[in-house]
Amino acid sequence: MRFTWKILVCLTSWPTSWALYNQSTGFPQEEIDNGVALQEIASQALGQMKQESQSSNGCRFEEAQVRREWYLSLIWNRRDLSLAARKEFTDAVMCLQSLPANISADAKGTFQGVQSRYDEFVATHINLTEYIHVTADFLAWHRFFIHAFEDALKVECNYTGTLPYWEWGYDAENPQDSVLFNGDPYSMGTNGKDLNQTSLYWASRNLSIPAGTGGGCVYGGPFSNYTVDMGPIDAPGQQPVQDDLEYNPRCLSRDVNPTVSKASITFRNTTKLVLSYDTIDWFQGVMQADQRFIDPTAPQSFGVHGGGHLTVGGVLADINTSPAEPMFWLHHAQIDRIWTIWQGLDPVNRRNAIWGTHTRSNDPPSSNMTLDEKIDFGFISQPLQFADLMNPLSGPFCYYYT
Ligand SMILES: *[C@@H]1O[C@H](CO)[C@@H](O)[C@H](O)[C@H]1NC(C)=O
Ligand SMILES: *[C@@H]1O[C@H](CO)[C@@H](O)[C@H](O)[C@H]1NC(C)=O
Ligand SMILES: *[C@@H]1O[C@H](CO)[C@@H](O)[C@H](O)[C@H]1NC(C)=O
Ligand SMILES: *[C@@H]1O[C@H](CO)[C@@H](O)[C@H](O)[C@H]1NC(C)=O
Ligand SMILES: *[C@@H]1O[C@H](CO)[C@@H](O)[C@H](O)[C@H]1NC(C)=O
Ligand SMILES: *[C@@H]1O[C@H](CO)[C@@H](O)[C@H](O)[C@H]1NC(C)=O
Ligand SMILES: *[C@@H]1O[C@H](CO)[C@@H](O)[C@H](O)[C@H]1NC(C)=O
Ligand SMILES: *[C@@H]1O[C@H](CO)[C@@H](O)[C@H](O)[C@H]1NC(C)=O
Ligand SMILES: *[C@@H]1O[C@H](CO)[C@@H](O)[C@H](O)[C@H]1NC(C)=O
Ligand SMILES: [Cu+2]
Repeated sequence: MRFTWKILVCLTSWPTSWALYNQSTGFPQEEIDNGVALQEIASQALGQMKQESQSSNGCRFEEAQVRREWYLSLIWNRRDLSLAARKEFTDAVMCLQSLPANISADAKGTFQGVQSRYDEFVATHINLTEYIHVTADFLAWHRFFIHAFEDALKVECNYTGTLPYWEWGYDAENPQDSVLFNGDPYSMGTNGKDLNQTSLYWASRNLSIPAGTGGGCVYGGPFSNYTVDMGPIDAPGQQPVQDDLEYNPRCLSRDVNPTVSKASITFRNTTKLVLSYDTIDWFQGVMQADQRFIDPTAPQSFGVHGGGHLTVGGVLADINTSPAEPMFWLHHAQIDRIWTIWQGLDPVNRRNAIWGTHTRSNDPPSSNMTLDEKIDFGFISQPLQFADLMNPLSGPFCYYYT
């Protein structure tokens, strides 16, 4: 409990400011950098969520589903996902990729690229991209989206597990050497084939980024035979299709990028994000590199959200089409976990905190969102009320992260 009151004092007695991080977090730098601090903060938040859930009519904490990390953690020596559990997950994802879509014939005109049930998730995300990123509902929309995917794996593909998450911190130094990408049957498949690229031009941002260690197609392990059906739309070094939803079969490309990961998704980066901001506008803004909320210590940052997308690169680097890359679900489970931790540190003030409008970076300008609104989920679900998506232990949800 050494750190508890310090965090709470910081969080409640200071205005929103990155300078909070310079105040005492109660953790030595080493524990921030090796993930011990984030783990302790996560336990603290979970304890508060558990208490909160006992005084509400949500799901029972004791019966909640538990989402686990993909890895063997060398630090705590806990293997969260057994090899068999990993394979069951990738098998279930491949199952969804092989099931027919339920899309109706008349919708098929607009959504030409949709070839499978899995593609309905991809197409919905592409179609709604401008209304679900750097908007008030970014975190809530993706929370439900990945939940609906997890549910589809269970209901339609007999998956008995839960959605795994990717703790970026374990891989930030050498993502290309991660067990995630070692290509064995218990991995997420290999990196992309190495194309020896040096830099990638990102046209929509007029920006060149250093290339990663792959660039080509995944060539071994799960997903090496998987065909991506849509995009690219807006990705570094990739020529966009003409129509966002057109059918464009191609391989799953990856370009695992240590330059980006070291600068964006280390334990230090994530811990700083969680501890530095006590209002949702800054927390979600810095996470997504929203230009209205610039971290003065790292003005060029991609944020942990963009950082994770660009660390895997290829299809995941294309935000619009990114759910076509199965790593999307692990990355966004971690995004949801980080939000869950942040909320859990101060549920009274953060449980229902939202900020922002309906359009990406409010461009074009649109009205502020409210918790009373219904949120569109395209093919994935009936519209749902924003207020119901704020707590992983209530509404349509009943899970927590360990
Ligand atoms: C906070 O820390 C950053 C990075 O370590 C440093 O550049 C900055 O000067 C510090 N600010 C204050 C107010 O101490
Ligand atoms: C799921 O299990 C049911 C019942 O055993 C079976 O009929 C169905 O084919 C299975 N679905 C898949 C996608 O394997
Ligand atoms: C990349 O470079 C390495 C050595 O620099 C070479 O062995 C390899 O064939 C090159 N690969 C491609 C796809 O050009
Ligand atoms: C792109 O950025 C370069 C400098 O990085 C600048 O010279 C050029 O004018 C920019 N182009 C556009 C279209 O903004
Ligand atoms: C990919 O397809 C080839 C040829 O059908 C097959 O031999 C291989 O086992 C498949 N790989 C995976 C990971 O499914
Ligand atoms: C992320 O953390 C690394 C050290 O782990 C640091 O070098 C980098 O500047 C940080 N990036 C941001 C955006 O804070
Ligand atoms: C929208 O929210 C912002 C920030 O909270 C506030 O300044 C602004 O007045 C709100 N706009 C309307 C039309 O309510
Ligand atoms: C596509 O976007 C439109 C406009 O935002 C929306 O009304 C519709 O529900 C979306 N459909 C799907 C399948 O995402
Ligand atoms: C799509 O089809 C599956 C399997 O029949 C069903 O379980 C699911 O509810 C359907 N989803 C929608 C949005 O219609
Ligand atoms: Cu998204």
